[in-house]
Amino acid sequence: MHKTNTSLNPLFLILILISFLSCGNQPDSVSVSEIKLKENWKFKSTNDIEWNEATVPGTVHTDLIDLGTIEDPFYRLNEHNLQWIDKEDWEYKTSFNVSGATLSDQNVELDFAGLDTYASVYLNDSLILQTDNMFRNYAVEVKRLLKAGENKLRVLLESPIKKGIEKYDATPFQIPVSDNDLSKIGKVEGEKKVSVFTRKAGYHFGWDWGPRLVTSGIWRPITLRSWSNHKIEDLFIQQNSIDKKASLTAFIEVMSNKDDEGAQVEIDVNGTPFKTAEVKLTKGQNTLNIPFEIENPELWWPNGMGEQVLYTVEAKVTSNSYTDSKSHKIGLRTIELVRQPDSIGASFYFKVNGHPVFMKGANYIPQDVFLTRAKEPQYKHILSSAKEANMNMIRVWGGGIYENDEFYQLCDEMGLLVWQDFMFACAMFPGDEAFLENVRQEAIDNVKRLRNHTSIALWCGNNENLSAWENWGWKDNVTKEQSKEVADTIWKAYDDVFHKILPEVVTKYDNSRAYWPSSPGSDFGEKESHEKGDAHYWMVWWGKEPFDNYNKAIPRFMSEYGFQSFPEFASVKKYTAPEDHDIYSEVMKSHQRSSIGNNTIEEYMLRHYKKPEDFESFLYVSQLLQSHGIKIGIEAHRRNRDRCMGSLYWQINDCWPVASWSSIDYYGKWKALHYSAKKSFKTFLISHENTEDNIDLFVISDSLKNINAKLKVSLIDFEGNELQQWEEDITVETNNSNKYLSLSKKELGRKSKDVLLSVQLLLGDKVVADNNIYLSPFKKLDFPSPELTYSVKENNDSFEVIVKTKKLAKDVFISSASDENFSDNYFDMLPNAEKTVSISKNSLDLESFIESLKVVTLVDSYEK
Ligand code: BMA
Repeated sequence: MHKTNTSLNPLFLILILISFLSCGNQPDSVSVSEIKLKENWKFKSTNDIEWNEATVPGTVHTDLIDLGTIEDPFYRLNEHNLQWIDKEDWEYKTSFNVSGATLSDQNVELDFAGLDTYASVYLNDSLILQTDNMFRNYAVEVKRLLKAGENKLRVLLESPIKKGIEKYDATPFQIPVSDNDLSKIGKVEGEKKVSVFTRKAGYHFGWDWGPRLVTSGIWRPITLRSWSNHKIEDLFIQQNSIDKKASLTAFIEVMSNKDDEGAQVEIDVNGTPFKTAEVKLTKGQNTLNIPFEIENPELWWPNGMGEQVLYTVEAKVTSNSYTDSKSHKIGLRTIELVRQPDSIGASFYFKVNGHPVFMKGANYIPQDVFLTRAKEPQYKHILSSAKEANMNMIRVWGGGIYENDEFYQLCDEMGLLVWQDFMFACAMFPGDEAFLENVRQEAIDNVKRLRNHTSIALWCGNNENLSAWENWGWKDNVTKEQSKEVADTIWKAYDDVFHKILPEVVTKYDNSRAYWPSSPGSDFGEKESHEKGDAHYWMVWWGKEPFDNYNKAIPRFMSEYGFQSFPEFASVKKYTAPEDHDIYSEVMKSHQRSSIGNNTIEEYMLRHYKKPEDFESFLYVSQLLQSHGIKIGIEAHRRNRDRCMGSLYWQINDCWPVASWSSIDYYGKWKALHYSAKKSFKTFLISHENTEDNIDLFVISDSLKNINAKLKVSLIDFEGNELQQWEEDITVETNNSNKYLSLSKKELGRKSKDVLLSVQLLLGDKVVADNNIYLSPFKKLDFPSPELTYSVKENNDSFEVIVKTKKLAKDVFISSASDENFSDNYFDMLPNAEKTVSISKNSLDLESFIESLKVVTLVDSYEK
């Protein structure tokens, strides 16, 4: 038997000892350590003397709420009394201990991931940093100012309004800004719209779904980072090509203290070493390019098309016995934006892993006006709600923020592609050198931070700035009211940012993704059209056009369209008092920021529904109305997928409690629209087109396979009698929309007030798509009282509500005291049907659940 000699040679031991002593540290020590400065924060207005406790990361407003100085800004009209906060300067301070070990490192820096916005930072009374952009990351070398033991950090935040006014007054012309900047509510001197002068989330200054609460604060973490020898500043895993093998390059940015120093690089994939390389580091910045390959890669797919396999790729750099490492979780996939001239104009669609993908989704705004209140559960809730509703794309809209890393991480995990706007919306912007350089740095910081996320599909310059300039009359007004020179100056700033700086940054740092200058637009600087590029269709709502016009206005990619509704009654009760329960009360009007808001909801409602009998019913019917309208839109886009390859409605979420276009309210409650979008976005959809004489039935498939299925149609009356039936065996082709059946209206005709067509697509016994088609407007239908009964069953983690009906039950709405969402809601039940919906139990006991349970249908909303 072979025996290994385990005894150690004394000479060898001495050698190890010598090499250990000569390094002055242990072999392979970690070169970088980090501490988050979260503790001991205090804050005050510069006008005050007394310091009070603060939370960092946080905002001035949330600290004032915690302190009890101000009341809940979202309750009733409180927002209006809090406008003084943004006119003051605020200070934050903390003290933190620095150990001898930290100070023995060669470098110590303070990293500021997000300061909102005009911050002056003092370390032990020395000014170390001044900032003017909440979207940027700033790192400052501070070793020379630190001492062992206690150190003091102070952050002065100057009023963004006062700073804005200074810049506004110093600009010799007027920059056009939309009315979303609610300077009137903000009680800003001369109602000056100052938002565009500050690189800060646009929606803080108000929006047509948001409050005017201009926060200041340290909104992302401050980190004390110490390091010796070298540190990895950035790791980018570029996907070069993906086929039988994935060819990748790791770009590793390394900061080194030593010149001409040998280093070993190791790339690990899922914990297994994949590639090693010997490199030389020079003092300062180094960029290492390490190509590597993964054989037979498992692909990442968008939601609904397959799994979201993520590989963990780690890069380790070892030099002079110090090691630093960084890792990312990446999905392997190809993505292209295809814009090819065709008979209509030019296509605008995404190909993922070589397949054209119809994008189903919604626009996303920040989840709270006070950004740091959105935590992991809120991120998980909104994004898993998107996934559950069969979405595959989210548009991060340009008036908010570049989201937190965890947002994109969840999108990677859930298969939600991200249309990422840069943060510019509905305004023109300054174009001076300092502003442009600030924007360039902001773009670099964020493209570098986000480019490893598989979910990012597209970088888009701005939201509606081009439309505002070209279509809303801004260019003409500026030319007329100011001068042609001013108009040229303003356009030059636009051209510099959106046609030069941003595309240059994307090409340099992330050239595998497309850059699109403005949403909506047809090309660089070319305004919106339905033949080319993407479109926002607002003639429904703003133009008061009928919902049916969604069937005619079919662009190449619909990146925005929407209709408002109110939150459900349980949500409205949280921000109002009983005396506010009228849609035209001061409070309800203030929680409605569209200039045409509540009237427009009412006007459309009376086109489609009978007048609801009271406030609570009005809220409920407003949701049915919104869901009905957007369902028409989604189905029209999907039916026309040979022309239009995306349907992103405006908007999935809210940032405060309000009447808005959202499908999920501020408190996380799914509105009727979210439930119906879930159905309309399923892989298979049955949809109809109303022609003069016929009802044409289409089946739409986003599946990558052809399937053989049965299309079943029944004409039934509201009492449950089946009057006619059609059945057809069909082949549903992959990625297609096809007409399969045409029913003559004449034959269906006379009884149209108490009948419906129930359509189903069956795969064997399984219903993979269904829809109900009513033959007259809802308000003209003779809905019976449904004779509905229900019972409740308690499970370990959930309650089940079993609903039975004798006759047709239209829009069954189940509500309870629970904050959770029911598995289904606002659904139709055919006569003699039974349906079970469940809701997670949370903290509610059976008795209180049953007591709070309420089940209504559309007929309950009618005036008695
Ligand atoms: C869109 C958006 C937002 C706005 C919404 C509703 O065009 O880009 O600016 O909130 O319309 O008006």
